[in-house]
Amino acid sequence: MKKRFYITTPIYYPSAKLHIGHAYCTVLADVFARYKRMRGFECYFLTGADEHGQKIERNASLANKTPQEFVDGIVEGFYKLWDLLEISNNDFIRTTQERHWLRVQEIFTKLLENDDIYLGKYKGWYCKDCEAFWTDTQVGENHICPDCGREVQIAEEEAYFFRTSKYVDRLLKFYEENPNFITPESRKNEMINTFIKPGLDDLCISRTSFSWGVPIRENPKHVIYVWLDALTNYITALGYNTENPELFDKFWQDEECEIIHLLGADITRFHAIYWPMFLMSLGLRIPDREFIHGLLMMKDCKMSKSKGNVVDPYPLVEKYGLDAVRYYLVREVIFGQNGSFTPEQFVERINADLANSFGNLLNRTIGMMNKYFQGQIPEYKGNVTPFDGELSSFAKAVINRYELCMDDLKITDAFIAVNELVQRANKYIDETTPWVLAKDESKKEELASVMNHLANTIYTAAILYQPVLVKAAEKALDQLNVPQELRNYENVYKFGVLGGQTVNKAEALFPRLDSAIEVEFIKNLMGGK
Ligand code: ME8
Repeated sequence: MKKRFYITTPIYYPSAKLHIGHAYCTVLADVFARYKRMRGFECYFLTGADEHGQKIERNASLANKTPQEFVDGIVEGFYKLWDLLEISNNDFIRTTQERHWLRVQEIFTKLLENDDIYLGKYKGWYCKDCEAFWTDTQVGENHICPDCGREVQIAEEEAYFFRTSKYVDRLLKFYEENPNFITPESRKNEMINTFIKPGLDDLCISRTSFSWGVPIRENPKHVIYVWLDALTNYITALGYNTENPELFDKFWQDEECEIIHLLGADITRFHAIYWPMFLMSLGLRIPDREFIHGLLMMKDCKMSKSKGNVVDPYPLVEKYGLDAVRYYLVREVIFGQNGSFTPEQFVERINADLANSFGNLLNRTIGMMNKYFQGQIPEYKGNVTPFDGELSSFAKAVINRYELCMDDLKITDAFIAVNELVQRANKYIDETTPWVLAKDESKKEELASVMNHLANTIYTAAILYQPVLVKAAEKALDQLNVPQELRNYENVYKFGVLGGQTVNKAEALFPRLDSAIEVEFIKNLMGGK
């Protein structure tokens, strides 16, 4: 196991407001960072905004703003959303910051000096009126400009290209020697079979047809085209090539740090093919792992800013709380697979796992503790009832499963394991029937053991839930009156640490949602879709 971790999300385009798909990726990274920190590791977590490019320049002009004013306004919304979701990032990089673009210019010069860049011609569909290049998909079969609706023509412009051919063999060798680099593996095979084997074109890395970007010092009519500018954020944010590269040395150069990029399937190609090539050219280490998560879909099509079919996470968090939204995202979409957002599933997931399962277990337990023991958690006495041993062993096995899954970023599976522990505890109540034990004075010890086992199981679950349920896990620990020194993760391994504390007032962690009303509410948020 490495000593420290560096985890990143993609830097999102501030071309429009973020939607729940972006929140999904950022919450996953946050859960991982919080988990590692909870285990005592140092974890540096980076997110940010990718602010240059033609689309942003155009959106700004449509909004009658300068590109900088435009992105400043939208990025303000990014900050607010991450605050609302209590994202624990250590830094937020913006590609318009001087600390980034100065380094990007230097990186371009290095690649040029290595003879990895040459000046060539970019050919594409061009709209004379909008002075913009468009891709095949954007112009469609009729070759129409997606902005003004006029016909486009094939045109050429001078551009710099990166020589991908020089690095293909090294990249394939790297894949072979580092079989865990890309997860899921199917994505790596896709890279090889769909992009590399048929022959990789050199990558266009500059443009002259718009100006909102980092100018190339050697030839200032060119701006650096998106991907070289964007991908390098992962090192510029750490102070690469500056006088103070302390973070860079610690979180990139030092082999004791595991570097993890989290990203959506839509941008795998850039991260899995071009990014390692740029790093090879710069003579820098390649990240350890790239985790490609699936996309959240809406009625079988991708949720995206340009389609306008998005779910705004803001009102969802305001109405249902940040834990409910964080939990839904982490639990509902199996990591690596696509998932679909539906209001019905959102409500059902929160009711089933949080209100009826975890919340209810805590509530019932505190109720019984008050009724049978004046609110005091009885001391742990080992296995007293025939069911105690099974529950405590189950808890230990869950901790083990949870850690294995979390360490391997199988975040959904980790929380499925915790849910199983909660369900197991609910079953334990049915098995031990405390209300029957309570009627028989000679069963007092058994009843005490049941209460202790329940409190300790909830305690275990609450500790494990902490990275995702940032508020509710704490509240559960408060209700059980867990002393601060026992909130440290290391205590979770020893079943039975709670005992003797007097519980606090029971309060519902997650009120049960009325399905019909809430589904209607969310449908309205989604514009009736
Ligand atoms: O691609 N479901 O930015 P972007 C799940 N600036 N995740 C989604 C999603 C969805 N429907 N839609 C977006 C860019 N995402 C570049 C990245 S990185 C050096 C440059 C998430 O604003 C997912 O992680 O289009 C995806 O990869 C990312 O947002 C793309 O965000």
